[in-house]
Amino acid sequence: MNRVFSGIQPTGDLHLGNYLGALRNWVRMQHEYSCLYCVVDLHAITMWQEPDALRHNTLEVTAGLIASGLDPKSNIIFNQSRVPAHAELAWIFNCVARLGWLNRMTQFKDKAGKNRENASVGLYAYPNLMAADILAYKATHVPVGEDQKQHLELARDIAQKFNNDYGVNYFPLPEPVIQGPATRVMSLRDGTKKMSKSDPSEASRINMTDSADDIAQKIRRAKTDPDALPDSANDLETRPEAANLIGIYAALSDMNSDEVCKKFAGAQFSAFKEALTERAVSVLAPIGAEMARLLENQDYLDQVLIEGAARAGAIAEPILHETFRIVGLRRG
Ligand code: AQP
Repeated sequence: MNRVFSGIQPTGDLHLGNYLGALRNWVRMQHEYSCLYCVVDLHAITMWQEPDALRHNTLEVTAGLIASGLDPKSNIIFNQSRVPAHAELAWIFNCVARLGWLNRMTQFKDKAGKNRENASVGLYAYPNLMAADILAYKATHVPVGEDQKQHLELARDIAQKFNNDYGVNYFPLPEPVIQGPATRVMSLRDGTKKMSKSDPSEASRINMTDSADDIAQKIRRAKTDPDALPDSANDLETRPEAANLIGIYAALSDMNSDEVCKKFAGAQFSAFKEALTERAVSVLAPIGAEMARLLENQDYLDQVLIEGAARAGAIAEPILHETFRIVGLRRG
């Protein structure tokens, strides 16, 4: 059976990149596959999180998933730390993955920055936990943004090595599902950097909970260049900020960037930004309002996570049991 697993970190405000690169695609997959969507709080603490903020963000992300259109009955929505199988399998995978593999991970290099010696061991081993997230459910398909593709390849390597080391054909090799035109939404302040929750500049991203006024202001101030919109997307190669805004408009309108260029060819960015604001507000405002409504009932959100964790645990438990047996460990 095809099974989808994907995760999102409760590390701050959900933004347009999360929506276009992940959530929207998850909603589209929910009736095609059996899906698990996980708020990956164990991943979040690979960088220090203020505990109350982590608790709040976990509920806010849950509200974001439901407000985007994910049905908590037909999908399993849960938080990672409630299902111990993730951490248990991650330890086994720490012993399967090779240092050389992790050394190649570009996200670690980006996130650890210059002060690599001071990064947490958890940040380094993050891809092993991600492999455990997926394989604890023998998930076959993983919707990911471009940025997560390398980690998914590592999860496949781990599954393959585990199977080889123990002479079994136990874990499937999960397939990436990279969908849609906006697989990488870039910062509004720098078209070469991805839009990110942890960017200290609020102006760099459009949050899913931003008001219409905030969205308008951020788009108005978004960096562009002095030229008008070209009539072909081929002319955007050396214009990262222009390419980003056009790509966002395209994703919000189910068009491609070339079609957007044709529609607005010759227009100034000031006019284009007004059209983009209208699109962004029409998509995000109802979701933001629904998130605010859901967040007023935190007990309900917590209940969704508790029930989801029970359903997720029931799938993972026999898989972990058999994994331990294969390895020669005793469990339960
Ligand atoms: N800018 C983006 N464009 C397209 N997709 C994106 N995703 C994140 N940023 C963009 C996708 O959203 C999903 C959840 O990501 P995550 O929160 O688990 O981690 P991340 O990729 O590290 O996201 P952030 O916002 O950059 O978080 P921080 O700042 O905490 O690291 C993933 O499918 C991701 O591809």
